[in-house]
Amino acid sequence: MKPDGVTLDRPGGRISPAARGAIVGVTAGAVTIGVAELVAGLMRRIGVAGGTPSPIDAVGGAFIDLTPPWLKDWAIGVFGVHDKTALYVSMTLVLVLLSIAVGVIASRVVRAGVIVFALLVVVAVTAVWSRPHASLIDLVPIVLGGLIGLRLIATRTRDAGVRDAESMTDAHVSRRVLIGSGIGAVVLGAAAVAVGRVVAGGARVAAVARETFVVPKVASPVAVPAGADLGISGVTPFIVPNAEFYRIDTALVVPQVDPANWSLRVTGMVEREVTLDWNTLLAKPMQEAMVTLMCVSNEVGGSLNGNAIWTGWPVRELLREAGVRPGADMVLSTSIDGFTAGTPLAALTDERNSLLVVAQNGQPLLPEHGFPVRLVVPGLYGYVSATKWVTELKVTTFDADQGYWTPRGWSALGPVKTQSRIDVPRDSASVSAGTVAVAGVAWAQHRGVTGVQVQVDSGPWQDARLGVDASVDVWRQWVYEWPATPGTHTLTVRAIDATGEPETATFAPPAPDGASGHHTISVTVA
Ligand SMILES: Nc1nc2c(c(=O)[nH]1)N[C@H]1C(S)=C(S)[C@@H](COP(=O)(O)O)O[C@H]1N2
Ligand SMILES: [Mo]
Repeated sequence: MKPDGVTLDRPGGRISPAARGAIVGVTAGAVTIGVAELVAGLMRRIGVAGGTPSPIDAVGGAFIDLTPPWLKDWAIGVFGVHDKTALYVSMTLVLVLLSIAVGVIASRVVRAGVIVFALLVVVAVTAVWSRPHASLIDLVPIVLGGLIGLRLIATRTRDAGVRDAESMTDAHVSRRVLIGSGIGAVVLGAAAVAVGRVVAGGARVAAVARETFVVPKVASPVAVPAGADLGISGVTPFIVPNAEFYRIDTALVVPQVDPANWSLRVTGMVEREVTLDWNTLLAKPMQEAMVTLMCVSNEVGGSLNGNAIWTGWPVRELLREAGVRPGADMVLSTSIDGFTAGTPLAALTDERNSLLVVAQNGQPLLPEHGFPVRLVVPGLYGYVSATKWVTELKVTTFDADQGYWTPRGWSALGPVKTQSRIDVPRDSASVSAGTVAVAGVAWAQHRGVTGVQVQVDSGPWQDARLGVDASVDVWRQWVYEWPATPGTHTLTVRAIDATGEPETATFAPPAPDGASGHHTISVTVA
């Protein structure tokens, strides 16, 4: 066996200044992020953070807020509910590439590398500062990590300049040391990020409160009517289990809200401002309502919707306590993380079951679905109504205020469109000839679904059988027993709402006010 030195002492085995710079760059990046995330986690733990001290979460959050609507559409379309994982992965890649670039630049002109690195730190500082509730102390982690990273760039890339003076052996040793320390820094950086997240666990307090929260009993519980669930395999369950419920929000870190510290303020055009705390809310007469929640980003045939039984106190009662002043036509609800939704006042004061929700399907809300308190408003897309971790209701006007998505190109008003979806068979499936159950769900929140029809190829519309109607605010399952003949066929579905209006065939993308068009699939019958 050749001794190590024989291979490594070849001139070609020496590391180039650029490669050395790249390794130092990645080391500096990893150390910066590792230190910052660890400190951010500790700050969260001891409760000194104001907003988002974690630079990863702050940059991600700022990125989400700045994302143009088309990119958000695209990301949700491609990654669905994994859009946040996709964001984290892309951020890591960008970070690695930027670190390499800084190191390579520094290997040529140290000062230039230092300046570029400093600019990147400034971007991160700006992101942390831009987050809701940011305070000066939130800047500590990124500034600390940034200074250490800067020092690494300034001192370690300088070595590259003297490499020619080194002996072969030195080059060999320093290469091993350099690569080793580079890998070590990345591993330690990643570990520090992970430890920071675990430590952050303000999570703990909120989690304990959640686990010990006994969901209030209601005077008239809501149950699933017999026959609402057709029990067809492959069709979305009539009540979607909480853990499988779709999740859409702009929160990169799920807010961990301790109900003991939670309160909801009613402000704006009211006779008297009201502040509701957790115990006061729980003492109110709670109601249950079955409501199918719906995301405006749902594509035709998509599954960004779900049905649940929600427990809560009617928003109209709270607004009555505050006394809405004349002239108001909107309620701007704000989340603890800064998200806002603008809901027509009427939808919160009319007869419908708009609730300040504390429980979903008899369980405390999951943190990602808004624990301790969220809004659920029948008939409106979530982006204009379903604020999770809600902390303020400002009674106002559409002229004076806008919800989060409106300046980003989405409609100020978001009534849910009538739609239907084929769940089985799946698109492009192969089935055997004979009777095939074509089935799915249809919804027209707050108008109600009265019919569903299926078209095979270009044949006539045929009535499907509907599951029993639970309420106008709830989707209905449907099934059409299709006498399938061999060949390739297209199947199209349309719903009819209580106004008698069939679902439009006109295609529309999700932006600005919800997708439309018939869901069509293709199946091969053998
Ligand atoms: N705080 C907060 N609440 C929010 C959102 C958000 O981004 N932040 N998104 C809304 C949107 S667009 C939808 S569709 C629903 C989704 O609720 P879910 O995640 O519980 O299904 O939450 C709404 N409430
Ligand atoms: Mo949504």
